[in-house]
Amino acid sequence: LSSTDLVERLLAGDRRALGRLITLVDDGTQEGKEAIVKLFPKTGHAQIIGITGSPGVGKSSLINAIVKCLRAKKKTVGIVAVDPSSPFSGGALLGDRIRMQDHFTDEGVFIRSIASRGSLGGLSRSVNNVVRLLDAFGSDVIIVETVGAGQVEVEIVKVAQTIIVVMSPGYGDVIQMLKAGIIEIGDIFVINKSDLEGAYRTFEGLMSVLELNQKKEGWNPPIIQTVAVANKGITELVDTIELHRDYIQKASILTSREGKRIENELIQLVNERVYEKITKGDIGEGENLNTIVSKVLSKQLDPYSAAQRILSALGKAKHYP
Ligand SMILES: Nc1nc2c(ncn2[C@@H]2O[C@H](COP(=O)(O)OP(=O)(O)OP(=O)(O)O)[C@@H](O)[C@H]2O)c(=O)[nH]1
Ligand SMILES: [Mg+2]
Repeated sequence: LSSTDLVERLLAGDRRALGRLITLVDDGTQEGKEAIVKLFPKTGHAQIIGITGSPGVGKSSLINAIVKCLRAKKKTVGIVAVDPSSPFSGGALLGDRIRMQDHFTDEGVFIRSIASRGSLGGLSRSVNNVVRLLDAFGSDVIIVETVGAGQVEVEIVKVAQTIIVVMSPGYGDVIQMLKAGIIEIGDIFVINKSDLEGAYRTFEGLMSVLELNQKKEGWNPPIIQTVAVANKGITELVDTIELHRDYIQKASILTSREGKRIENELIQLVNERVYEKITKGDIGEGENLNTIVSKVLSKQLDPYSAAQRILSALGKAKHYP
């Protein structure tokens, strides 16, 4: 099937076409890029939620419970579980299948796991585009799960409009998360496993850190206590997600965040495109990197003029997409 056929089918609600396109996009193929080009105008309707936190805090269990709540409201859901740590997400996938098993046969829910492939910058782009596919497919809500361990995960979860940071007693302390930059991206905090010993201490620790933190964009990030496996606190969490969504929409934070994200994406794409063009093959006007390097070596050109020549030659050449 061509990417055009797959796009048509995706728009008609074909889940297999969606699955196939996710693979094409995730593999960084030309067909995948073409599909994003075609589907981009159909995106922008979904509500995108990011869930992050240390391994094992109960992110997948929470998603399972949140999805139950959203399905009761007749919302369709797309879930992307990202595992940046391992190139083979077998373990995570299996775990997700068990944790989110309530929804694996539900036509209104689409679940997909993605593992790290090559560059980490590539991973966050991949997630961004997978979210676009789910959005164009018509998912009302898209949830991105990623383990919060550092900068990469922070970048990934920034695709979301509302970022939920999950903690639970005994799993990674607050100071550690503060250092990793996870705390400052949270719009909503969840203390999961509130049934366990030490939950209140975790709550207090988080409270004291949040009090020191600047209020973010006029929004005071609330802390919700949950027991995902017993469906406790989930309604409150879902209501709070709604509240945050309304808030960022009214305060036009949504558009400015989105703009910032697109800005980053464009800079990254242009960077890569230029890098690829100048390192592989002709630059244009009969020049390639070697010929220009030679001219600098022999003092025919200085480095600044050489860089300018490369940019002008690139500007005149046709490259698409
Ligand atoms: N006691 C208790 N256990 C929970 C709760 N939520 C999840 N668990 C258990 O915690 C374990 C990890 O849950 P997951 O939902 O897989 O956690 P996760 O954060 O998605 O884990 P990774 O994706 O591996 O990082 C499982 O054994 C769950 O049953 C809770 O509220 N209370
Ligand atoms: Mg998980």
